[in-house]
Amino acid sequence: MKRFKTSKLWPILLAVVFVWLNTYLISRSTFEIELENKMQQFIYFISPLSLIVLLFGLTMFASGKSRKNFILTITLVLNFILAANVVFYGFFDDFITLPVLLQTSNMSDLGSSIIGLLNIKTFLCFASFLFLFAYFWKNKKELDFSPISFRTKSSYFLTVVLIFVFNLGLSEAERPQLLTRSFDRKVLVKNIGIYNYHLYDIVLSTKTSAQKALADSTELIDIENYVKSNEKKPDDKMFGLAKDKNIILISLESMQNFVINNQVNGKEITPFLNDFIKESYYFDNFFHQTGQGKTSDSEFIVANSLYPVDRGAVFFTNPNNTYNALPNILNQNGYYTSVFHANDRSFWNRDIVYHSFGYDRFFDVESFDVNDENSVGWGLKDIDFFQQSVQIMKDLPQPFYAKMITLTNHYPFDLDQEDRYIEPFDSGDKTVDNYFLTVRYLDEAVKNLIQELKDNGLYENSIIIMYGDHYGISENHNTAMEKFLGKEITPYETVQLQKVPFIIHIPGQEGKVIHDVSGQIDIRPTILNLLGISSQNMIQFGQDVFAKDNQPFTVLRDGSFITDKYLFTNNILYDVKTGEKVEDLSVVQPYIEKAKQELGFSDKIIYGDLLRFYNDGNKSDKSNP
Ligand code: GP9
Ligand code: MN
Repeated sequence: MKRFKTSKLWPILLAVVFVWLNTYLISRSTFEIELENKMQQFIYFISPLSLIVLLFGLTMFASGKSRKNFILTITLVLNFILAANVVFYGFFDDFITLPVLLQTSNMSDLGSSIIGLLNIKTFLCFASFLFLFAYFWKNKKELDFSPISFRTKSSYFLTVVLIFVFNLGLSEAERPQLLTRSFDRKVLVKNIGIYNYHLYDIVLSTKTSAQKALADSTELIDIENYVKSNEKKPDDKMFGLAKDKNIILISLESMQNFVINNQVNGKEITPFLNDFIKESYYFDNFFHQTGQGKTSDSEFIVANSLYPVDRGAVFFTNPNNTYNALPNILNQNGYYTSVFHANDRSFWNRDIVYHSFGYDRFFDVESFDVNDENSVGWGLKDIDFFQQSVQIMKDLPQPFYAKMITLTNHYPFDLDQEDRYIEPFDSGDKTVDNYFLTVRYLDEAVKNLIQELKDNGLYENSIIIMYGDHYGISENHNTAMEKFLGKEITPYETVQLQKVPFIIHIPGQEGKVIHDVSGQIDIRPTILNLLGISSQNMIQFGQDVFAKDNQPFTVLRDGSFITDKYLFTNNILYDVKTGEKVEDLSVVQPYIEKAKQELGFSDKIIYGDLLRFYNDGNKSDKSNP
């Protein structure tokens, strides 16, 4: 031991081993990464090593106290990156990307949630730093930080290269095209480790900025052809059916479809919506298509009928692009466009993006009376939010487009005792157990909203559209969800759980349940056709859900897709009806390609800001809404 201690490489190697093990143990116990065989387990084990060895190797170029401090600083930074990912993962079920990290305003606004997510594990992320600090201090006499010979440095860095090649070689063999398929972050972390993943992410972000600078209009030709070839004729009976009616679009925070017509402790979870869908078009096979941008992604999809970006939130990566968004189109067709959301206007960068989308007015938290009595969790309670919104809405110029974003049914699903209409579920997982309570509350809030709209004479001349923005219960809670659903949650079930409710209420129309597969991307073309606004010559990837000969094909942001026969996710194919695996992937090869192509085109449009070259893409010249 003594002999090791006096070796110049000893402090470096010690740091390498500690940070490595620290990273591995925390990652293994936090991130839900499926390891299918021994080789994958091994790759995941060695994956953090290469970058750790490289970074600590750099400390050989310093000597004395500076090397010591250099080692400690690297350890602290790596521990911090790990801790940040642990906290982020607990919330978003995903890893941090540079664009998301840069949205500090959002991070600080997450406030209460972040504190709730800090736990003993966050603290343990710093174990290697604390250990090394104490060890260096205790052994300051024995440890040797004097200059290191060129020979030792050379062999050290040769080892670094070997580890990199070894790791990448194994990963490429296990997962071909690893680095080109960047939308699957879990696969990246599994194969190259959390730190290399961040390095990779930084390189990609830089590439993104360059993409915009280099893009030119010719890139639109292929995309235009693709969009044209998918265009379908609207259903004559539906086209223009809602002409000049107000549109009230409600984003139901974190509401998944499995709660509809379902019960907890023998009580309906959404009694009002269960009735309301009987007099509306209700789509029970409708998917959210959001990525890391959660609510903001859903807003983006609905406004543009484009996919959100593969990394980060498009509201942050490309807020100032030229878009031809729904509010903009509606403005040109005589609508007053507004959005209601009782949160700070800068959250999710909304103030900037809403300007690009062309909204006339954003009623943010300042427009509402918010106090201790009427707030919980993230802010104004939905019942109060709706009630106050209708008071504003009734005086808006008509026809109007009013988008309302609810908030109470948001993680961590806090609710006051007086707002509980049912008892919690009893899985022991607080998140899942309380989710039902806040969903039930949201249902009650919607019931009140409908009444308010009736009382204020707005109900009969408005189409009311509701959709769930994204999942509320992440995969981290599968055990409790299995208890509730009474079945194992396979990757197939995970995709099924990405269904969110989609409801269209048109005055005078009878109710109908529609089972065709669709997604948020279809909302805009559907609204436009209902209003009798032709969406020909618009670049969009959705299809009107009422059009007759639609192709049953819905793509999720991670490349999974659903058709009338199949469900494809994680490179596994399932029979969509039975959930049984289908071995022969070749039957869906064209769909796999199409999904990739469509997501790729959408990314290209956004990263290259391509709509600035398109005739119909006109930027709003208004001041901030
Ligand atoms: C915040 C609200 C919630 O304003 O839209 O955002 P989310 O965390 O669900 O993306
Ligand atoms: Mn949300």
